[in-house]
Amino acid sequence: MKQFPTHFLWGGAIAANQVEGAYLTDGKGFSTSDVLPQGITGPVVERDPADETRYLKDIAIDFYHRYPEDIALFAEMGFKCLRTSIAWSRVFPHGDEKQPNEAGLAFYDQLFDEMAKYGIQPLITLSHYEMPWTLVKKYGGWGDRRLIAFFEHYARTVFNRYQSKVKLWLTFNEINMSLHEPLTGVGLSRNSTQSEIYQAIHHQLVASARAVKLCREIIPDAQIGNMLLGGLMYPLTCKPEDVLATLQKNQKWLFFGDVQSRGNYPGYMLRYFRENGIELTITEQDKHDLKNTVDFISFSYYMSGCMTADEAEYQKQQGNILHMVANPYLPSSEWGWQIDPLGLRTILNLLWDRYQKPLFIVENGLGAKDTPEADSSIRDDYRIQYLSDHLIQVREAIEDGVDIMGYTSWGPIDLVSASKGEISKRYGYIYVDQNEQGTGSLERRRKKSFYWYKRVIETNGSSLGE
Ligand code: BGP
Repeated sequence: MKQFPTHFLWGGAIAANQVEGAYLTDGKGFSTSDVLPQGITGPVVERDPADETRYLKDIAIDFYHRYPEDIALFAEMGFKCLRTSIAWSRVFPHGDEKQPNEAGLAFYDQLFDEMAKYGIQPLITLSHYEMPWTLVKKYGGWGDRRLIAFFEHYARTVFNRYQSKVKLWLTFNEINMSLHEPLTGVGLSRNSTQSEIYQAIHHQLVASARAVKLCREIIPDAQIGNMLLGGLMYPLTCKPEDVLATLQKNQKWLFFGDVQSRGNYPGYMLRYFRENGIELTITEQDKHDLKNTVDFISFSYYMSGCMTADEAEYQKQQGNILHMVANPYLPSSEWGWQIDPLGLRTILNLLWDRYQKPLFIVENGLGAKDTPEADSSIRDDYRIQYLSDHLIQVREAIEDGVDIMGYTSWGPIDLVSASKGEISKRYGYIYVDQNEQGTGSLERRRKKSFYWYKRVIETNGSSLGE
């Protein structure tokens, strides 16, 4: 019988800026997320602490104050692991201080203690789509080499502080997203040149490697991974030109994993830089630092897409942030994300073959509108179907011999979406009474999927496909 490993880490994934709210509480500073109230694709809104205007993200689902109730609900589902992030701007409100903000650190102590009560392992992302806004305004974001040291100082601070509580870490969320959204990814303006973006990415890759080194020194029994946006592409046709264009498109995101896992720049990227007039400043020390490679590879997977070498066809079909051409064989979510469970088995095999390091699926899920029934229950069969179909493919990949540490589905509790800053795109097993204006009661309710996931975990996956 096909089985999940005994110690498989079942759980869910959230991110500080999408759940916590409390956007300036206890000394927190403004982050890049705070100035993008309509999400990472929206306009920048310069903010002043004295300004009375409030956005949905400022409140979010108020996890900052309600986390004990939420952790208890996760525990009721049997979570073994919860992925969340530390908001860098709670610990260093401006990012360049010497001394951390004690109140910010204390919050995460309490959060991790609460998780420990139920035996839920924290999996912590150091930077999930946010950084102190001052680092962008004053230094120009990751384009400035000094950010490596600021990040290192932040990483050292939290590794020291939580060394006995957190044994699983991730460096930068979806590090390859910078190519599409440089402001959120590396704190650069959206009209930056490719050279500027790749230089900033280089600094971030060095910072990630230095964090890996620090983590090993400070918490020898921890494991630290990278985090990729799994942007799996298929050739639109079997024309050799399409196949090559697809390989190159996949290399655009795999490159990040190659550097973080193999410790140097792959030849195909050096060629790309050469042929596109991109000259990076890479020091000998940088090359040395990059040798600190990750222990495991984590990634998000929501959809797949297609690629074509035909420029006219490509221009016609690109409509989303990742510039994926639509696959005629796949259905789409209400947000136009193409649903492809088999693609999860494919990407797991691909990453395992390429890196031979354990993999962790740290995001996967269906964003959908939920309409409560007259009795206020939520029958989200569409979500159950999506998750079940994907988990069956995870089980298939395990059968293929892929080493998989765990699965944390995205947004186990409804949260604010990253791309558009909306709450109507819901991912949760737990419904939150919140609306786009941020005036909901914030009451939590179990959806039908809550009971479904509880059973999946209870049976260690053997209930799937029943
Ligand atoms: C990933 C991000 C998450 C998350 C998810 C879903 O890219 O790491 O933060 O939000 O996508 O995207 P969205 O919220 O836009 O539906």
